[in-house]
Amino acid sequence: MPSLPQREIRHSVCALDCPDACSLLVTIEDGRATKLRGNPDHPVTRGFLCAKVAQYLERQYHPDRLLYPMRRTGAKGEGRFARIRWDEALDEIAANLQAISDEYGPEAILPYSYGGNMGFLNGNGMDRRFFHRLGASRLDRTICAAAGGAGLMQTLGSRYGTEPEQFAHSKLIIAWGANIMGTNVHLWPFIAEARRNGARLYTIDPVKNRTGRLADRHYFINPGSDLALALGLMHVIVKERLHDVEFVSQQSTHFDKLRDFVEKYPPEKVAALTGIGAEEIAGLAREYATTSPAVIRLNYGVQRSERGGAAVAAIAMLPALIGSWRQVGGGLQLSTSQAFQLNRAGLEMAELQERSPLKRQARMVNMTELAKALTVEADPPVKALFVYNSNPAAVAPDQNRVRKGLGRTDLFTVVSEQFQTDTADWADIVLPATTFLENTDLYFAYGHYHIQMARPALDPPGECKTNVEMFRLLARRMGFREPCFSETEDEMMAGLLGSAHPFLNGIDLDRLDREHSVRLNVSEPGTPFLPFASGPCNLDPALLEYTPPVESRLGSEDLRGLFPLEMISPKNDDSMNSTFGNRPAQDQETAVLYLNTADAAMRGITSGDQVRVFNGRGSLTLRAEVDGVTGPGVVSTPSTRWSKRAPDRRNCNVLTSERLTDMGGGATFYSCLVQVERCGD
Ligand SMILES: Nc1nc2c(c(=O)[nH]1)N[C@H]1C(S)=C(S)[C@@H](COP(=O)(O)OP(=O)(O)OC[C@H]3O[C@@H](n4cnc5c(=O)[nH]c(N)nc54)[C@H](O)[C@@H]3O)O[C@H]1N2
Ligand SMILES: Nc1nc2c(c(=O)[nH]1)N[C@H]1C(S)=C(S)[C@@H](COP(=O)(O)OP(=O)(O)OC[C@H]3O[C@@H](n4cnc5c(=O)[nH]c(N)nc54)[C@H](O)[C@@H]3O)O[C@H]1N2
Ligand code: SF4
Ligand SMILES: [Mo]
Repeated sequence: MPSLPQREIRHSVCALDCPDACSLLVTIEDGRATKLRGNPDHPVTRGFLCAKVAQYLERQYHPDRLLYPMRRTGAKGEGRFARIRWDEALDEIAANLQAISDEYGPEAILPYSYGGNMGFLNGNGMDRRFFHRLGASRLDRTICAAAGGAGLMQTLGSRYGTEPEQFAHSKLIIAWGANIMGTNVHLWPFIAEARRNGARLYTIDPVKNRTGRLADRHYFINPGSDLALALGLMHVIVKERLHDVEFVSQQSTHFDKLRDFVEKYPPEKVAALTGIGAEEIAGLAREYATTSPAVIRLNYGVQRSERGGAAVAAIAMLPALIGSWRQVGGGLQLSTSQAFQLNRAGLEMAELQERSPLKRQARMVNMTELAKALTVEADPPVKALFVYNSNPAAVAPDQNRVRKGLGRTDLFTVVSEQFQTDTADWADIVLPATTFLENTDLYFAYGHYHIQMARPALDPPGECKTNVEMFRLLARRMGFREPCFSETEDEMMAGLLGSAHPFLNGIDLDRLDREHSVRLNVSEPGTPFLPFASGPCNLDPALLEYTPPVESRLGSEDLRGLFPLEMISPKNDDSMNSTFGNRPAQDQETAVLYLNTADAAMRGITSGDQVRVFNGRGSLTLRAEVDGVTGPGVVSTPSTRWSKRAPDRRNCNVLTSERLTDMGGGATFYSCLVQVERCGD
């Protein structure tokens, strides 16, 4: 990089796994960042940042940042390492991958990555090319949004929806399993504006979090029962003829089937399943159908449960039923990601698999089932694990089994990281990674429609490398000669933008260099648009029969007899999954178990007590907090801490299960039965 002038403001983009994808301004003085703030000119960032990234410079310059490659010197999991040179690290990795590929076939190598870096190039660019050319197992990236994505596709045929800016025009906003103040705070100013103009905000959540406390009304719902609630609302709307007959006939299919189907879900029955009163259900249905415009902010909390896919499919039918897609400020948003119709195939190059020793598409391994992949016999077995942009030892379900897998002495593990995480402790080789402030990349968003580009605001410290550069170097070490492995970042971005989709018309690299952020051509600003990409809204109820999750108070009798409480482990307001796990504040915030007064009293528990939370998969110690945060039968603990910083060296994922969702093969973190007792009892 050329030498930096004395004081300068540079643009960047927050690459954390967050719907807001903020536009950042970094003040640089004498080569050092002195201030980080939200870009006031960005239509969604609007000049402010969340509390966690407002402190990001502390992370950027933290003395614990990993700066050099390291080789393990202690036992696996012990976390003892010695510095080595990049050359040695690359040679050792290449030699091991080659030997494993020769002996077991390349599918014995498993990449493991998720949302640490949401940039296209560093998140799913050069890495994909590298692993495809190797012939490694493909990773099915299901841990977060797979069930919801599948549910949306079934009903809408796309994964996008209402633009955040349009929420300002709504009159009724339903935050459904969506902790807006905690996880999507840049939507809040639009909601606040709507409320100043008379809109009401309702929340539907088993936990009354920061957002619930600010709402006009909060509905405590039994975890995993949202499908039943959606069917109950549709029952009332259809029965009372509150649906939009014209919109339904013009823009949907299978309404007749749906009408007959929801007959079976009267409010009284749904009340017993959801824990919400029958009168309240009927009242909510009437208010939703007769308030115009009404919008639903659905978030991913709903789909981290066994019936999560069907729940999202059913909830996504509601706006079509009442025709709220017609209005600015109507509709629904779960995600906006699919509107970013870039040339991803050209970036990821799946065809490179044909040039691998496999000469075919490699097998798919579901990332939610990492414990299984590492501990259960398979052909071939997983012999090498390459982790980047993720911390599976902390965030993957069934942690005790994951750790057992990571502890295998015959598993060769590489971890590319910014910090010495739980997962990095299990590595054979650790490689130092850059932060997003040091990268060139192109960014989509899953909570708005502005595409953004960033160039490095800072030089990388020590010997940190971007994921792009790391995989470029590894490709060279492996002897891959294809020109795609020497592409520059600009060539990769130009390729991505080379998409014929009308949403991308007129958006190229030059324009992004000048403007940093450009709104996709999804619609004329301020006009409604229908997210039905491939035809009308599908109201077919074929997959929507409600059965409670196996792991719930209405589920398996055997399980609920032993473990009578349902545990939610939602996002912590001021964390980003485990990314800030080195912060002492995160240790405190995630050490708590919220209990309802009745459940606590029954167990002789009061606030401040240490409690043991356990089920058949594991046990952990937390500090009880007894207040109105959860309804009876439900406990909640904010996720996700670094296990190694907990006194008992584990986190809530020792309790969660690997069971998959009904659609999309997603994770069921929030279908989790536990028992709680006071420590010392
Ligand atoms: N501060 C902060 N922001 C984040 C993150 C973070 O860790 N911290 N993580 C980022 C990531 S990876 C994601 S995917 C997004 C997720 O963003 P959200 O989906 O908003 O986050 P969650 O906490 O998973 O779930 C939202 C809400 O759903 C509730 N919920 C749980 N089970 C159910 C249920 O069965 N029914 C209903 N109706 N509600 C339920 C939870 O109690 C929670 O309040 O946030 C991103 N932003
Ligand atoms: N109990 C429970 N468990 C959960 C959840 C929950 O709600 N409850 N949520 C689930 C969800 S929704 C998600 S998305 C997952 C999140 O799981 P992950 O995607 O694993 O997210 P993080 O824990 O934040 O870890 C990301 C890591 O990537 C690293 N990183 C960042 N940028 C780079 C880079 O450029 N290069 C490299 N090599 N590394 C980088 C960071 O330092 C960080 O340690 O967790 C899941 N686990
Ligand atoms: S985490 Fe989300 S809200 Fe915070 S700065 Fe990044 S994009 Fe914005
Ligand atoms: Mo996520």
